[in-house]
Amino acid sequence: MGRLVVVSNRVADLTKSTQSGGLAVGLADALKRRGGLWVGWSGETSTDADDATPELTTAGNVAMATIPLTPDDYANYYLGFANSVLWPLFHYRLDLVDFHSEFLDSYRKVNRRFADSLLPLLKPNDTIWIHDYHLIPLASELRKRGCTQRIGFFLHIPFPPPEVLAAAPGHKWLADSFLAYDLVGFQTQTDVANLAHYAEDHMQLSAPVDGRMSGPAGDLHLACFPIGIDTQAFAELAASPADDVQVDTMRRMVLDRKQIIGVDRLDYSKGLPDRMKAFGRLLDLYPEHMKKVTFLQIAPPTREDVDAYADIRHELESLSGSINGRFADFNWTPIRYIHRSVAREKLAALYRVSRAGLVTPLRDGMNLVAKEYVAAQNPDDPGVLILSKFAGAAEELAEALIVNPYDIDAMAAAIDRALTMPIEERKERHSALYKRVAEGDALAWQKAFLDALEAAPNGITLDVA
Ligand code: ADQ
Repeated sequence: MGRLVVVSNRVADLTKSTQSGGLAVGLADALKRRGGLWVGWSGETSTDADDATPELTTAGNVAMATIPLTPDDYANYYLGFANSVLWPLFHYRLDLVDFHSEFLDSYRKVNRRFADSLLPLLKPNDTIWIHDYHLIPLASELRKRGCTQRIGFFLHIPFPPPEVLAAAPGHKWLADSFLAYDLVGFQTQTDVANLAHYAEDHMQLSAPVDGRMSGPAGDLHLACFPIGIDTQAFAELAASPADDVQVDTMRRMVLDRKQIIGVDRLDYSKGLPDRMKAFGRLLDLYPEHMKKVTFLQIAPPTREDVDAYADIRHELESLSGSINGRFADFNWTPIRYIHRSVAREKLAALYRVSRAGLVTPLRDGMNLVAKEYVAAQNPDDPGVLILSKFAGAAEELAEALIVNPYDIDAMAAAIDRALTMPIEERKERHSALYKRVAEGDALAWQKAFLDALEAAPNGITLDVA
């Protein structure tokens, strides 16, 4: 078995002994097992980035190569095409797409540059695994340069239906780029079906049989690989609660108060305003919960250089302020809104002491918070997961309380149900959920994808325009 080469926007620091995210854990395991290389953007910008050679560091048998971007490419490729066009569009938010023609030029240029930097680092038996929407055309750029190694792609975010994708400038070119991969992986069957429909309608490919489609322009191999977390490690972390969380919990127990938790990057796809409104409606419609429940929302800011992210921040601050203003008492603040990152040990402990986990994105590729919440629960007294039907995780986690995140009153009713659910029902739902989260963990995800990629016929050399 050859080396594994991973390419993604950012590279996890494998010199650290513990990895936090499920993705880093899954990939670090595969890289360490077979030896490998992880390539990505360094997170730095410099005006001479186009002439820079990748910076190499090693941790055991794994090398990491990072590449800087020019300030123009940071603005037009990263903030521009990736995060102001593809991110909103793939999350079905055509209203938030902000397109300028230099964005697409820069996206193509950065993918060419990644291919130029990667090519000299490759070995003939390497298996290459490219991640996410920043790098969709990378395989076609590598093929143009003569690369015949197996190349797989995994999309972490949703893939939209054909009529939404068709609003993307360069959509046909973007979709044709998938033909250069030996395997294209998605989080859900819905995403697989969306690309298959597009390929039938716009690329003259045959209907899929066992995930394989073919046509005059080439073949497409599609499948679904739901990503997981490092379930066991997270469950263990949660079982040894952080001191300050324990103190806070005891204080709430004395006051007979339950906690509801939400944890998200501050992103418009996560449905945060509607979630806060639903909590407000809970207090309106079910006043028996007044002073008996608090909602803790942790949401660190991201991508603040994109306007839509600054807007959501202001909206949330104003919403939490107005709900607290309406309902708070001198000894009770209904919403506690924390605007920063929290250490994983503390996060795990906070999930465990929360009676309900509110995971209500308007659209999400998978949503790892849903799986973390399940993993962190005490099986003898578990909390209830309330999950949006538009999160990829809903395809697997059917025993959660599944909600429509646009229906505020129905979400309020689900919160009420979670807060009043009998222990037996909570335990039944949790044990079914935990089993699935444990079976489909990060290692299983990575193994399923790589096994399928390595079983694929090798040697795509087509030239994609
Ligand atoms: P994200 O959009 O980042 O990921 P998610 O899957 O929920 O969404 O992962 C977020 C991670 O960040 C979780 O591990 C969570 O614990 C952590 N996190 C969030 N807020 C935090 C805070 N305040 N402090 C500390 N940690 C915090 C993208 C896609 C998802 C997909 C993943 C993986 O958008 O749909 O599930 O990739 O494929």
